Amino acid sequence: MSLRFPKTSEFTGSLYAPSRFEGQIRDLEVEGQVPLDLRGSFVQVAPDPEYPPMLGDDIYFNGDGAVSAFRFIQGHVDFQRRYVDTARLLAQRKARRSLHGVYRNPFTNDPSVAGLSNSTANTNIVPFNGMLLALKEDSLPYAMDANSLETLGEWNFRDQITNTPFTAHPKIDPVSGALIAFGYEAKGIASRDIVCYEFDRHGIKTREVWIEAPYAGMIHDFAVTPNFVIFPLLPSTADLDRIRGGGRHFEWQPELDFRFGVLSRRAEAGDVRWFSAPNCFQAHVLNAYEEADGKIVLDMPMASGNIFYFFPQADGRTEQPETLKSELARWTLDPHASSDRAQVKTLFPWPCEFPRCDYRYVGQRHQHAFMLVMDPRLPYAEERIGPRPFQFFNQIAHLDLGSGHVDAWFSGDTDCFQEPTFVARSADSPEGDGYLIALLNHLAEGTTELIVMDTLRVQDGPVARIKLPLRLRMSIHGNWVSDPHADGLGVTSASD
Ligand code: V55
Ligand code: FE
Repeated sequence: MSLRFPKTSEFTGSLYAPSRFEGQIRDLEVEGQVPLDLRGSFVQVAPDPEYPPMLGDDIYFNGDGAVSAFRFIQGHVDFQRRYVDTARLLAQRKARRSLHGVYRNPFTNDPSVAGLSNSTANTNIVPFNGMLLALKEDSLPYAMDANSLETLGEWNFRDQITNTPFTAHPKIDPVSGALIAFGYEAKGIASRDIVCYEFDRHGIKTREVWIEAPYAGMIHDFAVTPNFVIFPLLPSTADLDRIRGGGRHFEWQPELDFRFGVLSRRAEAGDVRWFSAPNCFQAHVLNAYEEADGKIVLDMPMASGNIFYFFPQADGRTEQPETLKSELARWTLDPHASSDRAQVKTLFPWPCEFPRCDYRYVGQRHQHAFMLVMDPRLPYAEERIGPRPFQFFNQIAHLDLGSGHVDAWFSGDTDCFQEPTFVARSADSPEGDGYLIALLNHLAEGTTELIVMDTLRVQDGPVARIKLPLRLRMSIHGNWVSDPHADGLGVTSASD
């Protein structure tokens, strides 16, 4: 019996050929010096299908979540990788084949998995309340043991929430340790309902508010400030008839405005106001904060058209990524103004993604941004590694929004960075002072390393290269989990 992955760009090449392994490696090879004050774990998750797609082809976003953990102990780094044991993964292991069809379309799944969670748990992994939450935005979280990466099961916060979708981008309040989250399409596929939750650091639900979006678009990330939550609504919409007919979950709408829902965190009921912006693509939030005059400032990478080519518009068309104008944008939303128009200006004029702020400043005015950049002026060895794959970024950068200075590092013409994660040098180090951790794929060699950079001198390149004897498939998001016995480094899990 043959078992073969498709020969499409989603499943081939040095970035996207599935990795498909679980295991551990003690003491990875290290070139340079791992800073001794880095104590804790870097955890991150990749979509990585265990079985070839049931329908013959699939998109990258539909792969099974595989979690990698890098544990930093006194300058040594141990590695572990384990799949999230989702209901769908366990079912397909038993059947020895994929049982799920189109991305976020349960109508196309094999009848044997009807009623099971559709989660691939492949988008983000977040420490909370002593556990790791593996997240996919169409489903409840999966809880994992932070030490063993054993899957503990679907997590509904001890029956405090119903079986709703739950964002892959919850926010942790840096002062209280509270977790703020939401779900969209929250009353069923293609519904316009949004639910917003707040949990204290012990996981006790303190708030649940329901609102409606103007259209059933994707809300991938959001922003939280002391008084508001802000939902960026992407003009990529779901339609129940299309989905029932076996079609794709999302379709790009070039005529729809981009919207920002601003919801009060104080009002009793769903006090929401929807601001409008020109049609554009935005997925990830760097950070947001409130000005003294009450205006909300929200920074996020923006593109002039649809980046998600695998969710094309109705006629099947999609734009060539090279033709889109991309930048880091700063939006201003004024809750006191009579106009619902969002104002925008450019913070950084090149394609960039995977923005990260210093997590101690979530919801507060920030000055430092870390992100990946695609600088089209730098060399790219197409003759060696083929056309540029999806999510190819050739620089890792530190942007100082105070001075406007960009400090970036280019690794080479066949190398691609994965999302950076910031770690503070110490609990009271100044904003942005610490380390950047990121995976770096060498596409020509088919190898991956974890790099550690000093945020004060990113242009000098890594202070340590932690070498894997394996290639890791392109991943999505990760976070730093501080060692509770260390001196307060990093995002402390809320149970500490
Ligand atoms: C994103 C990723 C997803 C998804 C929806 O990066 C949006 C955005 C890995 O899965 O399902
Ligand atoms: Fe994301």
